[in-house]
Amino acid sequence: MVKLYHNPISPHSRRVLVSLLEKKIECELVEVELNGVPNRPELLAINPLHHIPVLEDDGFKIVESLAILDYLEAKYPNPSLLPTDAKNLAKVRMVQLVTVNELLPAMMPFFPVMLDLPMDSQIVEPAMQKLSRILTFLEEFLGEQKYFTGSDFTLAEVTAGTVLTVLPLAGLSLDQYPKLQVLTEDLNQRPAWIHSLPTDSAMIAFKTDIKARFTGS
Ligand SMILES: N[C@@H](CCC(=O)N[C@@H](CS)C(=O)NCC(=O)O)C(=O)O
Repeated sequence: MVKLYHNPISPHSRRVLVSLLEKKIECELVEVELNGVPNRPELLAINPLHHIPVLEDDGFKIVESLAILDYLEAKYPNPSLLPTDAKNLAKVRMVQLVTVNELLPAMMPFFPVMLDLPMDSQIVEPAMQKLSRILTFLEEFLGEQKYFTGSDFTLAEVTAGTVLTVLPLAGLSLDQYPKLQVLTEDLNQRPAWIHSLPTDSAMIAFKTDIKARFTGS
């Protein structure tokens, strides 16, 4: 049985859990605390890069969430979450890479809001402009389609969706992006998404811990 070291609070981690659940792959889950403490021996033992998610399959260890998604897709192709035709494969990869390389970093300045801390007023406007550019790109990319490649649910939704659905936690609304809003409402109703949500108590513990580190209190 595959084993996943994870924490659903992290979108990197949750995208793997969502994929396992969407594919109905039996899995042992090991929840790893995320508390901002560097160089924890127990996390270094799981991954020398000090990150989750990590997937283990019969002694084979994989780090990096996108590599894990590809492994699961190749090993458990049904249901398929990755198109094989050139255009749609490129679309999925574009959405995945825009999510990890553009969207997630653009959300980072809003992290204090998640912890109920004030944001530096000088960075709000440029940060919002950058985020708007990325959300507009995704809104237009989605267009009139149900999902990013058309009617099929793919790793594009798994990757972008696990970030878009948590924007409200950082005080960011999708009101100006009605197509992305409809998409997140659809995703939030899927059983795999409901079952991969972090518990309220895990969320509170995470916020308290990280806030203490941010503020030194
Ligand atoms: N590129 C990695 C990023 C993983 C990552 O950043 N994980 C964070 C959680 S969001 C983590 O484990 N942080 C623990 C730490 O750095 O102490 C992936 O996609 O798997």
